[in-house]
Amino acid sequence: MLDGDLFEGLRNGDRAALGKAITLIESDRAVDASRIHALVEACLPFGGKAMRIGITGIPGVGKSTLIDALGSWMIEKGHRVAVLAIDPSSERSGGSILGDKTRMERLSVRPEAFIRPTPAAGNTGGIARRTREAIALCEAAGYDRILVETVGTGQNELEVDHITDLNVLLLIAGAGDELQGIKRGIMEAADMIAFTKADGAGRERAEHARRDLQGAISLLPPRGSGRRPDLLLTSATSGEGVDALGEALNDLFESDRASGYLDVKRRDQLVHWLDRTIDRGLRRVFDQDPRIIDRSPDIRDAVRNGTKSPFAAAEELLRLFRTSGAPRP
Ligand SMILES: Nc1nc2c(ncn2[C@@H]2O[C@H](COP(=O)(O)OP(=O)(O)O)[C@@H](O)[C@H]2O)c(=O)[nH]1
Ligand SMILES: [Mg+2]
Repeated sequence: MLDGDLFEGLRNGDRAALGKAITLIESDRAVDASRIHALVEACLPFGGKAMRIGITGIPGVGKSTLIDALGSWMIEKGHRVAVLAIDPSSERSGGSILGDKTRMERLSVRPEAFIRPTPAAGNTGGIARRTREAIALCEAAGYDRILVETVGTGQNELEVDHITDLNVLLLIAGAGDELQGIKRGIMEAADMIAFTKADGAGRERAEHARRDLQGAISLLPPRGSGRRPDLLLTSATSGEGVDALGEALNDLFESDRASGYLDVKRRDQLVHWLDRTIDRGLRRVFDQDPRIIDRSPDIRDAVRNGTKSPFAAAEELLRLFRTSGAPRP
């Protein structure tokens, strides 16, 4: 059943309604499942026109600050900007969500912007479990630029590539490649690489880093779109490179649309969305099975104590699940 008021509010640009709707779809309670389903289904026909951009990089690289600058630039160009951010530290401190919002000082006061921080707790893959669904809601609410800030811890960045059109990898010049998790896979998933904080003493360092990386980039296999990432220098504080980044994203988006690549990528992403949703649904059915609920704590303890291997334990639980006659939700 559709939450009519929530949907109407969201469609009419009521940010509070959009916020509530995203809270609903993040729910894992079984009773909310049909409401979530109805809401996302209702939103889908109104989506698909936005440019979806992933912003990745290690904590502290300057993602939130750059999003503030880039998002403001987009609004100046007449767009409406939604930011979906995972906050890696909120789990620990409980307070840094506010910190993230204040880091988007300019954007957070604009009526054309919607900023949604999500605590990292319980999320995997660098994006929230329901980020894809949240994008659908934001698009139905009229946002045509969706910026997804990811947690950015190594291989996790790749997950965002399944939900966005373009990915920007942010690097700090001179911070050490290993530290920043600059592995091949990460760079292969980037459409654009920007060295951040290219201001003051950081300006020259960023220039150097760009020259150093340029050679390595040419050795990468091209993206599905047929290109390799462009290298840019940005400073959110001085504003340098922000418009260049914005223009470059527009150009890439247009060329991917014209070539048909965007359409192909999005179709693949729909199938990925299907698979993820099945994974999650199966897991929920499994976790709610009375016999699994009954046996799972002991078996988990046995794995922790080393008296059962994870393989044997998984096999045992799965066998129990398969032969369970319990009614399935
Ligand atoms: N000098 C300078 N500092 C920046 C810039 N962008 C961000 N910072 C600082 O870097 C720190 C981390 O920024 P933040 O956006 O929170 O990084 P995030 O963890 O990747 O989202 C903050 O103290 C910012 O003030 C920049 O362009 N220039
Ligand atoms: Mg941040």
